[in-house]
Amino acid sequence: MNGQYKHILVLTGAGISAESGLATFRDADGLWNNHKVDDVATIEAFERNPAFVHQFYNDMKPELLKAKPNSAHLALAKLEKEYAGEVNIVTQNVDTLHEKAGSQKVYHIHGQINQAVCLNCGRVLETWDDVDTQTRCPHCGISGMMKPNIVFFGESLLYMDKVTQLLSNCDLFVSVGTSGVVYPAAGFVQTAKYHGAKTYEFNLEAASNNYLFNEHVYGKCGETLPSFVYELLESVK
Ligand code: BV8
Repeated sequence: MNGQYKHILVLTGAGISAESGLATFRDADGLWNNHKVDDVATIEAFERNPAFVHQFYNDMKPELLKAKPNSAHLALAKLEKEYAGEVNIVTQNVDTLHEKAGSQKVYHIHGQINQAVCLNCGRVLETWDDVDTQTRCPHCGISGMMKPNIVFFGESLLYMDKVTQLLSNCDLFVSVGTSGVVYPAAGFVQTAKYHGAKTYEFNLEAASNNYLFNEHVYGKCGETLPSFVYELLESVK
């Protein structure tokens, strides 16, 4: 490895938060094993039973509020702070552990647990409190039109203009803790490669799209990522 990377783009998934004690989606004890996606994570589910979907996300909030960043989050924050180049994080996670670790350039493409969006005026309410079918929008004053600011299946992703620009510019693409089954995020590696980036997969095991990566580092990212960041920082000294 050498210090020639100018634009590092990191894609993270639920696996990076696993060592902070947060459940992933598709592992053995994952969220989708205890809830049906069609009941809680599709726009049809929200239209069918908004109170139930609000409650599903409200119930998640206390644990995510309490969760602490682990060494993988902290390593990425250190990289952004100390690396002589651009470091951006595109995360599929709705937790705020990257921000708690000190990362500044974080794009939540699947939304954020501590946000709700008003379907009347489109503006975002930041809150860790419960949001429900009665919640009033602080911007337009209308009640009952708030939706969790979570990107459900069938909804388009957030920040895609920014992500497209980052993917076309990056020369190092690092994927951390994602099973590579949800699109379009699982296809980002292909776009980065097309634009000439070197691609690394950091995961507990080979992800579904592992064949698209140049390099693979398997193991707990709380252990593997800090050493990778150390090498990157050493390479520019
Ligand atoms: C869209 C919100 C279009 C809720 C989520 C058929 C084929 C291909 C695609 C599709 C298809 N049919 C439909 C689609 C599109 C669909 C999709 O991809 N479906 C898949 C399932 C087939 N995608 C969409 O609908 C997207 N929207 O395409 O819109 C469009 C365009 C224009 C206009 C209108 C519409 C929306 C996708 C977002 C959906 N929302 N969640 C919530 O988050 O609560 S997705 C959900 O999965 C989460 O957001 C999560 O972030 C995401 C990905 O999961 P992972 O983060 O990868 O987590 P997972 O548990 O799967 O894996 C964890 C990994 O970590 C594992 O590999 C494990 O080994 C590893 N790990 C564990 N511990 C560690 C570790 N690694 C390292 N260290 C450890 N310690």
